[in-house]
Amino acid sequence: MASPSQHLYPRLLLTGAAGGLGRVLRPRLKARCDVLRVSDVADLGNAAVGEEVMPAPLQDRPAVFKLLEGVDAVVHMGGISTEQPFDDIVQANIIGTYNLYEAARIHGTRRIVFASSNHVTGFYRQDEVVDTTMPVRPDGYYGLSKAFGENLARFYFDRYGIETVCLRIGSSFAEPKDRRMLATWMSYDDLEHLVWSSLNSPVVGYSVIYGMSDNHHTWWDNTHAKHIGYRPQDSSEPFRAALEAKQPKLDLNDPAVIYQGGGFVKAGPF
Ligand code: 15L
Repeated sequence: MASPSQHLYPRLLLTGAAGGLGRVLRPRLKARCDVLRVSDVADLGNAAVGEEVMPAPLQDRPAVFKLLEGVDAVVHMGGISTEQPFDDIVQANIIGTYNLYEAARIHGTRRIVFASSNHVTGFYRQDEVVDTTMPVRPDGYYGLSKAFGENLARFYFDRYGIETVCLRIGSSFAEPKDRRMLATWMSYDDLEHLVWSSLNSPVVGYSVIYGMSDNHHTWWDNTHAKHIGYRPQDSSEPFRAALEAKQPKLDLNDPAVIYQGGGFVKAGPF
């Protein structure tokens, strides 16, 4: 007889597993469950030991229903992650996220970690500090779709008790790439810690948290998300001198400099 799992979530689903952050999280989450089910529309390669590879377009409802079968929790990184035409965003991020929550409801999945984005509040100014209780100010169709996802998660918690932590991820890359990212950067180790804290925290209900490292200057305040237990360990500060030298002058009339969303606030029209 198989011995009982030592893991909190024996089978985890990671959507968007072939994407930038999905590729980072794939081996790290594998180490924290018995079976990691990975999904994407892009090539996922071969299944590693303890993995199940299940490609699925998020807008394909029957495929998404199958995807959540037997899954204990979901890390939903899938969907479009940049500003794109509305018709594309609507399929993956709006219909796709609806399909995911409906599948979670039908299969009784108890917790979802939802990759939202800082672009839900991208039209706040860079001289403002935003906390997670303030009204959203999306900076484009992508930000709007993430705001929809957050509202959907709220609804599925209120109506059906499915817990979600919405991660308003800043800029998660190996290193910050420009001056804006001195405020928005989150290291990959901190990303892993944030995702794992969101899965691990005993009671999350419906929660929202900004995903950033322990940067010296920041536009976001996670006071209302202390229960998640996320304590970032890294900081953008060691990269400051090089990035400031690369971009010595800022155009204070440029919307990308005025608003927190940076270049996203002026992407399009398509
Ligand atoms: C996001 O939400 C994007 O997915 C990512 O590609 C970055 O551009 C990031 O925001 C950012 O704001 O830097």
